[in-house]
Amino acid sequence: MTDFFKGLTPAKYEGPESTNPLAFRHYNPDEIVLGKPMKEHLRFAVAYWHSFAWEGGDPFGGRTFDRPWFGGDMDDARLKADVAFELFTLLDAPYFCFHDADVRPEGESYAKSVKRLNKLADIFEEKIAETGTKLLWGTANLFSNRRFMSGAATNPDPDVFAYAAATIKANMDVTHRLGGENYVLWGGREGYETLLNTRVGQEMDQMARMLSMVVDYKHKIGFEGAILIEPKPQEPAKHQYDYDVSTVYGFLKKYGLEKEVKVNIEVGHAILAGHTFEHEVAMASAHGIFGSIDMNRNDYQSGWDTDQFPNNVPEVALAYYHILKAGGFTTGGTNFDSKLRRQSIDPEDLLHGHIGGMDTCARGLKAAAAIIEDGTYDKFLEERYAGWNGKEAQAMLKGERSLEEIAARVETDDLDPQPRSGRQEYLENLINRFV
Ligand code: XLS
Ligand code: NI
Ligand code: NI
Repeated sequence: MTDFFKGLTPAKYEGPESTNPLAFRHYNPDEIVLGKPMKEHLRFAVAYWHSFAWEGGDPFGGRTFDRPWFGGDMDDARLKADVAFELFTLLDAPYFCFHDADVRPEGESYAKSVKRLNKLADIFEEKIAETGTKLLWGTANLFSNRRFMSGAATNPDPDVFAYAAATIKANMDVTHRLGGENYVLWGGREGYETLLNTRVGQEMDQMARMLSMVVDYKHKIGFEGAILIEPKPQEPAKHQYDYDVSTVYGFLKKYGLEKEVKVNIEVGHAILAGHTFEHEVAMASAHGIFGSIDMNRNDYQSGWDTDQFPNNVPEVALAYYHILKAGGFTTGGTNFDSKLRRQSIDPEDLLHGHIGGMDTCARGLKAAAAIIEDGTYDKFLEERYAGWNGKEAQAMLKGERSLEEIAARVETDDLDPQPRSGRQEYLENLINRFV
């Protein structure tokens, strides 16, 4: 044990009446919701980067956190790993996620960086066995180092493409070795700052080539997890190719990868793309590519991807409603890709953030389950589309009627469809009964 969290004990479920700020009031891991323990629905994962690598800087000032592992050598990396697993244990979080750059200091060469990554993976292997915390996903940081400033897979320099490919390989190997359940690709630099210096067609071909190699390699090494793309419209690049779920689906379809790759959807990214989070989940489910979520929100005034812990139950409830309707998570889970605010410098703040976020999600999940169990809302949707169960409607939908045939029927039957209320206000009030 390190002394980083000294005096703090594991967070326990104490029920809604508890006033203990370090207890769960709603997240009760073994409580059964829709026939399954809450922890199996939610599958929480703590993100290594914002909790342990983020230093509290902003564009106007540097580091505000003072962590004993900020020296940046291999001993510091070891200490950081010790503290990280202590947090996972304090929260009883079933999973964690990491980028290579979060866990190991960069080496002077590719080979040295990989050697260090593998060393950390040895340490993780032991800790996973000891604590039971598992790896939800691994990923490569292909955006922080200056070599990636003009893109990784989409770089105009093929040597950078090669370096990125090698880095992804190393990270897939480690993810596979650690029993990771998914591998994520987030393309922060896969886009452009100005169209003036960019051939978008060529860059998207490069990106698809990389993704195809990732899929091939996954099969070659027998990695059974899902490959996930994390859409985001911009930030850091002015425009990113993985703009939103539907853009990613179109891209996958174009390159024949829609059966091989799914999406990891983040709340703040959905908002940046001009959508609600539940919109993105519903679209992913409709396209058949729903994978996993990053449950961190933006500050709605500043408009940036501030990666804060969720604290709005109604929003989270609608998201879990769509997730439950999509059949729930299979390999995916609820990752907190989430940052403390830069003034929250105490170790205890890490617990407040995660406990609050997990409780918010638990309440959201329970509300979503209650909506489903009550059935009124699902019945409304059923009835709204009931006309499509009719014989003629089904024939139209299945492509058994041509435009001319339909036109003839409309004329003969003298069809005169009457508008029906969409009942939005009724529905909003109905949902409010549960949240
Ligand atoms: C950044 C992304 C990033 C991914 C993993 O906005 O959310 O943190 O989740 O690379
Ligand atoms: Ni994310
Ligand atoms: Ni993000």
